[in-house]
Amino acid sequence: MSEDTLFAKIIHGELPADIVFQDELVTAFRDINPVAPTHVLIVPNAAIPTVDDVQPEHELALGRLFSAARQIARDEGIAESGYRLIINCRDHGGQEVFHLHMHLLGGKPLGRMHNPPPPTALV
Ligand code: DGP
Repeated sequence: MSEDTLFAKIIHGELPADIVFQDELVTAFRDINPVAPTHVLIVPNAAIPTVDDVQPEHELALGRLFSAARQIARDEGIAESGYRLIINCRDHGGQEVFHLHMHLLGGKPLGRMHNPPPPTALV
């Protein structure tokens, strides 16, 4: 399933993307629709659809997501000012692309929560 996602195609060089980091475990590229001056997606090269599909054998790659985020934040010059890491899961988490990915956001004050939903009316 996930071998056909947009992100699998980017990882395998079949779709263009602004790749900022790639190694044997993860690939990172700029989000096509950035919501902050730095908005990079960091994805495991393995096809894991969601956080809820994570297995013990994925732990090395998932740890590498954080190491890559730290390095990219330094490369982008936002390590000192700070940044936010987000992983959305399935429908209520707001996940649109079903290849697990971590958003790295920074370069401006982000507030307490990224893109909170509008308040719902109490009935
Ligand atoms: P999420 O809602 O967590 O599944 O975030 C998906 C993100 O992926 C969203 O911010 C837009 C981004 N995105 C979707 N399609 C593409 C694409 O083809 N290229 C790039 N670079 N980003 C994409």
